[in-house]
Amino acid sequence: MRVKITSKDGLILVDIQKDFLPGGALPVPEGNKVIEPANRYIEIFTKAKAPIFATRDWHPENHISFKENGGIWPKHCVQNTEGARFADNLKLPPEVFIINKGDRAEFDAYSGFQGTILENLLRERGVKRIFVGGLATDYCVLNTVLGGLNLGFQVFWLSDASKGITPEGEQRARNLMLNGGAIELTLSDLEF
Ligand code: VGL
Ligand code: ZN
Repeated sequence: MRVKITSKDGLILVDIQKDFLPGGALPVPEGNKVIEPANRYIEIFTKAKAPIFATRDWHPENHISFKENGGIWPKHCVQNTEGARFADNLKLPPEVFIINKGDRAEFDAYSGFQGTILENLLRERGVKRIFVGGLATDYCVLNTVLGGLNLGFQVFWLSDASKGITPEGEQRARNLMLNGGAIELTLSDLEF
């Protein structure tokens, strides 16, 4: 497939944060492998003057998704902690839009659209196609892709810039995204 990025496209990098990398509180196996491809996408979208969004899991200390509060996850991505920071070598440009999610104690949000202004920002800029990758494929990437499809965006899933928590989860997510109408894309599909 040949796709040319224009200023009406949007790049959405999901939760490329330290806690989701090896050594973090909720590590995605090989999560660090998404960073290099993500940096390439950032370069390409920057050259095309296309907007770039970076979501981050941004939980309060007492968040419901944490085991200690009855949830299923170890404590992760607590607001303003080291683990919530973006990966050190992720080259986010100064113009990046940072989207906080899951920032209220009583609600979790796997989708970057849930409880955020992401949709508004995309619509304001006339974005029709979104390109989504990051961590983790089986949770927040999946839900952001499905959320985008639901809102009527054409959605490309960046499989070379995404990693899942488990192989089964990854496979299931892939099927759900593609059956839902998302298109799988890698750097080699982009035309310059
Ligand atoms: C995520 C589990 C819990 C994710 C966030 O970013 O995929 N997964 N919180
Ligand atoms: Zn979370």
